[in-house]
Amino acid sequence: WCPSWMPAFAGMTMLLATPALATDVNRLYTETCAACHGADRLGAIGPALLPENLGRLKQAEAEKVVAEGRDATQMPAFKDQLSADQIKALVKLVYSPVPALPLWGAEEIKASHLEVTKAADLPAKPPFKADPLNLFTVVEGGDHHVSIVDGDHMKPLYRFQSRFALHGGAKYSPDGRFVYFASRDGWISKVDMWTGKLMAEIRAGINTRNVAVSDDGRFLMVGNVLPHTLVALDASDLSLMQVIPVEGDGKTSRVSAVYTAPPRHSFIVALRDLEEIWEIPYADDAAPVINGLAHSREKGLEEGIGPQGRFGALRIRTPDYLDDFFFDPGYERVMGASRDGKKGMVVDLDLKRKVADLDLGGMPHLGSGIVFKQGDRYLMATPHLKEAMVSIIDMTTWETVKRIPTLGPGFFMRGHENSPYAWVDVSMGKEKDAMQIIDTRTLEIVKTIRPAPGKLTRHVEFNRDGSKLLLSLSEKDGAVMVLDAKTFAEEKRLPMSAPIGKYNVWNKINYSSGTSH
Ligand code: DHE
Repeated sequence: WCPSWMPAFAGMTMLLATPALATDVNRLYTETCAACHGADRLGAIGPALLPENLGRLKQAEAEKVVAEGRDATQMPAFKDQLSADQIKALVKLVYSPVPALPLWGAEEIKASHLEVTKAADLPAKPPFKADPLNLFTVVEGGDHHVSIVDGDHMKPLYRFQSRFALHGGAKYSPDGRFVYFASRDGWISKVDMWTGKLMAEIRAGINTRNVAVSDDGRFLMVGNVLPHTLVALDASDLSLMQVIPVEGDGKTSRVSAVYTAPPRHSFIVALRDLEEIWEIPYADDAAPVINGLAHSREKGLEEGIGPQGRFGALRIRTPDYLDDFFFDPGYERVMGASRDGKKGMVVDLDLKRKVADLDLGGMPHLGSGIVFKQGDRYLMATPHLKEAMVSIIDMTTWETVKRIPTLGPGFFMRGHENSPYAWVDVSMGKEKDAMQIIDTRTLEIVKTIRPAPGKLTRHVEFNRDGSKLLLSLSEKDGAVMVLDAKTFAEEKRLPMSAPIGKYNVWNKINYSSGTSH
């Protein structure tokens, strides 16, 4: 997408001052980096250079990027202009916090808004012969690209550059026509699945956690770490609707995550620095929320709060901070885990209080948990980021019914209504090439596969009918592997650059219990 609308900066390196002129690191930054990354390090055409945004890149790797440039991006190599010491000093600078919390309010958000393609210019029928609801979006972290894959023939249809460091699940419009991405830098992008064309973009924050789409497809809610805000966008063109400051009891908070709760027609938000869950109703007939409480329609009108286009948060007090959470099948309760990974809790969104404790340690990664039915009971399975196990929790009694030992701590789980198997990686441990397959009927690991020995392998997504699955070989010269869901045999490899998450349109828009929401 980007070259056509990004300001040209070819030849920029020619304008740089020679290193001899750079007397201190701040000046060196101004002369070398500011043109693309912003004088304030908040990003421009290049990503933001703040410790919060660079957390996953080791400093030594960052030095290599400055010296050698970054493939398939516009980041040039500086090794001929800068000494090793200067590169080290620059990297040290960008890994140190900026003195003041940067401002990124309504004005800055609005100014970043880009409308690239008009809906009227899109085809009325898919220009390919494949089920448009069986497409996959694949995020390729290696060179910051996205591929759209035809899930009937397992063939890539489009590949385009994305914003730097997309994170979290891609989210679809309810009809599956459009996909929304969030980058760690706060850019929200909307892309047409049928053509791969960028529709619109907006920068909703400086460091963003994730984005949720309302079940009616009208609104997006973005949760930020920097600044401490939630940002409501109009899903049609990504224009700004409202900036909601995340504050309470005299302090502000980072957002842990925001998801949509379809039957409630509301967004549910977990917070990192306030012991609260927020519920933000978005239905036109929702009771107006004033100061954290629901009020009558009359009171809302009195206060000048109309039924649409405004969002208020109902505040639910919790006994701990929540870092990650998961809904029960009815979206009445949330299972939450705190960052210290010591305990979990169940909060009833209607009773507005904690109703049970969860026996969960080792930093459960609830966001990538799955639900499956065993007889009459609903069971939830979650991997743990710090312990080599998968926990299975009964969603009625909230008891941990089994801890399944795995080869290492894992990141992602996936299942499908038409498959008895749940897939988990163990990529947070030493055996990063192994995928373990759990039979959900017996809660036993039935197979461990290593389709690419020694290589980082993780994140599964099933196709629409659950007969095939895609698995990421997440290395720079990596691939998406196509496997048979019954025999686990590999059928095909589609070369890709460090593919991470993959998202099937049908599974996502139908909120399949085996995929992330
Ligand atoms: Fe993620 C989803 C949090 C690190 C890849 N990750 C999510 C979501 C949250 C989250 C809250 C759900 C968002 C959504 O889908 O709307 N991730 C965190 C962390 O707190 C953590 C541990 C530390 C951090 O850096 O924020 C973290 N995540 C990572 C990675 O290091 C991964 C492997 C590589 C990367 O791209 O950063 C990673 N996270 C992912 C992916 C998803 C995700 C691929 C979507 C999974 C899905 O199937 O939906």
